[in-house]
Amino acid sequence: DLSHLSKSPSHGDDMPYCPKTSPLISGPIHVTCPSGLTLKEVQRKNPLVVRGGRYRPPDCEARHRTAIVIPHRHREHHFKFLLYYLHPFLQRQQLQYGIYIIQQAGNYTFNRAKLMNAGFREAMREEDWDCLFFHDVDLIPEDDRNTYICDSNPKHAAIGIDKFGYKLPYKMYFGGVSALTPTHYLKMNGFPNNYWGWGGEDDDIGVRVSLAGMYITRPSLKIGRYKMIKHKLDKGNDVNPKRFNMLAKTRQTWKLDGMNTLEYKTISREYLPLYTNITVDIGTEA
Ligand code: UD2
Ligand code: MN
Repeated sequence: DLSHLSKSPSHGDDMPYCPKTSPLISGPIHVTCPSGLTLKEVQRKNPLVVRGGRYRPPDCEARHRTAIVIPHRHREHHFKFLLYYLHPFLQRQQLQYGIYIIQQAGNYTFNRAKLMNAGFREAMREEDWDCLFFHDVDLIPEDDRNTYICDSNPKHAAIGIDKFGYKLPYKMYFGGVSALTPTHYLKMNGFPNNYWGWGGEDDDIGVRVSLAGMYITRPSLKIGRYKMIKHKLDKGNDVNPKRFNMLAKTRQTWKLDGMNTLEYKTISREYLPLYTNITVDIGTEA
């Protein structure tokens, strides 16, 4: 293996590549949500994270560049715990990474999948990420062997969630946390833009994977474990009553709706110490 001889143009000196398996990985993580936690504290614990929530290993050249895309509105509490666990988790995996929070502006019904599309475009505009993790704000990974890198096919990472008894609830389930390369993402025309409110969009995305000629990969049940921070259905995210009708038509709609029809306005882009905060106006239902 001569990879240690190759030069990194960005680091500027002779940095060896990081080992294929990080020596810092330690397995199961005991997730508790410490009371009184502040973002300042998270910042203090992660001194190597730079502006915009970016990181690269200090002593080796990362083999992978991963962007984490988190759709968000009014869940600051969850988001603080996620950052508290996620930053050290990703650092132990020796990844180059960036964390993007995509905030839906206004009070109109929430649209998780469209926020992901906007997040994809915004993140790729900034850096040539080779993998994107689409991540619910309330899911905390419980094992750092669940590596945040992409596979040869779209990966569903949240196979075992405490709320489902750490079992896959059904075979086509694609909710919670998924990982796609930019090529995968564009091949399936991204995610649907027209699922407003709770539900259905994750199944639509799962179907798109196979309609685009790909399949879903997953980590083992032993390591793809997550804790979901308890919550109720949010205000502004009522169950979408149209979801079953829409799902029945994914085969007809996936090429007509997605990245190729995505429209939104970027309201602001802030490079904060622990994350990049992007607020978007994604409009309202047609
Ligand atoms: C399930 C899926 C989720 C999604 C959703 C249906 C799991 C573990 N997750 O989550 O991936 O398919 O069903 O839409 O099965 N959010 C906000 N503010 C809001 C509303 C939502 O930030 O007001 C974001 C946040 O990142 C949250 C995600 O959207 O984690 C999904 O919403 P949820 O957590 O309310 O839905 P849940 O847990 O049923
Ligand atoms: Mn949730």
